Amino acid sequence: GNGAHVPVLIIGTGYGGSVAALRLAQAGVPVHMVEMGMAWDTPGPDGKIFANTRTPDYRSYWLRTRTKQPIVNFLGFPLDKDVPRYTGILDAEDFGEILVYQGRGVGGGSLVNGGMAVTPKRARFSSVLPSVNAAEMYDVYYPRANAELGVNEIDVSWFDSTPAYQYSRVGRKHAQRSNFDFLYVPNVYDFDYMEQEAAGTVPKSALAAEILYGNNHGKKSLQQTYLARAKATGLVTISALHRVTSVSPASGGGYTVVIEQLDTTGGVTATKTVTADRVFFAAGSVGTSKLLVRMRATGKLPNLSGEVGKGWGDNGNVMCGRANHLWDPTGALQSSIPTAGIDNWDDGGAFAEVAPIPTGIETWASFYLSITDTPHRAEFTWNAAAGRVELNWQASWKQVSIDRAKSIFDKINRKEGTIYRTDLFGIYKIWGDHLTYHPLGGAVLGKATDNYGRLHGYPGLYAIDGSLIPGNTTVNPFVTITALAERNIEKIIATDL
Ligand code: FAE
Repeated sequence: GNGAHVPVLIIGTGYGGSVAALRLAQAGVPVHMVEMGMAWDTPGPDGKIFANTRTPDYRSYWLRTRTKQPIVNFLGFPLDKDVPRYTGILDAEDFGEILVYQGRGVGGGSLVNGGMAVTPKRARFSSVLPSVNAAEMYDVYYPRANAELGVNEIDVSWFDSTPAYQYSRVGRKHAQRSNFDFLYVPNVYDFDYMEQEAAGTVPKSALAAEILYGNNHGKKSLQQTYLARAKATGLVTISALHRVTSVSPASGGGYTVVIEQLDTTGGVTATKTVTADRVFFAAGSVGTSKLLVRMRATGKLPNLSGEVGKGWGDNGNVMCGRANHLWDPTGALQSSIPTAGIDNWDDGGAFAEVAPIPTGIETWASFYLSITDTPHRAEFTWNAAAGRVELNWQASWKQVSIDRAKSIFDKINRKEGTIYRTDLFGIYKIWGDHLTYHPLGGAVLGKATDNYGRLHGYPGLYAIDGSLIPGNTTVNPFVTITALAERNIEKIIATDL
């Protein structure tokens, strides 16, 4: 409540925040978590907590009056539609030259993401986090993160036989015929549950096109893993629909945190002030960067490092579709959970997920999300006149990522005698190069912070989320965000508390 004093306040309930909450509580420290999104624990009028990808509704978008779907067009038909303004689950945050998709709610990105749980190849780790001891990460923290997140792998014999992964088998055939490495990608979606969905013995989620606006069954989001265990300690409380707007040193020590309570239209219904001995910034790469940059510029935390706001990257995300021949249908039933990838990182700087388009009809399309090795990094800055934080990302920077993705798909198209789809991202637009799902950086480890996430200039302030990672993880990021948080919080508990 207003005026309270707490030992630890955590801003955000995504991967970094959830790891910090569990480990601090296990060490006996009471923790208060503040989350701007909803709790996502109550069914709507249709009896479901989460909306279906095929039928977005008021639950689907964060304070938008029109959907902003990643695929904007299909066979010439625009897909977006009007929805009531609501504190929905997926934020398509517009920075002018890039749209940054993020999860909103208790569980952060784990509520909306594809669940792909990928540990980078060890040989590539030094490019991901140059200042971190790789042996410790691969011996201790990656295994710990994978175990706690409930990562599992698909049974390949089921993959080979189920209609739901025909699209992925077509992806495998085309990758292998062009001599690319094809990998099965682990996931936090329970593949045993998915097999039961296929058998018709449980309610369907992955096989009923649920993913982008939440999964009602099957997926182990943070609500089922780290956060459930954190709450079970009895030492963790979570305030949903509460947004942190300010952090500054308190006169008697510790930090004053200003928090706005929101209603479901985004209106502010109350403003509260809390004092905390320690504050963990776990608002995600964008959320943490925006807060820190504004606090530094407006004199609340003037001694933050000049590195705060820098080193932001998009993990080189770019999407594309290929048009298949009539003899290569990808199937009307497509599991919404991707479980395969094409690895051409060493030769072409691209790792491509074979992704579904779960429309429920045959599309004759193969669809891919590529993660690419891009040199471009942007910076968040405070625009005092406009009263907002801006990001100087340039749309043209995506060309590098397109070229790297082409190292895979031009070759496959040549081999198969196929072409790119030109309908998915607009009329005659091949590349989905206007967005990222993987914002990383802005409070980079060893630059804006020390080597464990302690923010320079302010003892007791920490960054512990994707903002620590300098822009690229070579694969999907949440396992690395989780493992790094495990590493950092262990050190912080041992030495700072
Ligand atoms: P994050 O999970 O974003 O959590 C931050 C939390 O802080 C959010 O709940 C915010 O609402 C909250 N917040 C922000 N600002 C404030 C504030 N001022 N006050 C209070 N609360 C605040 O951060 N990654 C993978 O590894 N595999 C995938 O398959 C995958 N698929 C994805 C698909 C989609 C559509 C999206 C959007 C992302 C995907 N990602 C995937 C990325 C992954 O979800 C993301 O890297 C992590 O969620 C980032 O974790 P953080 O802890 O940094």
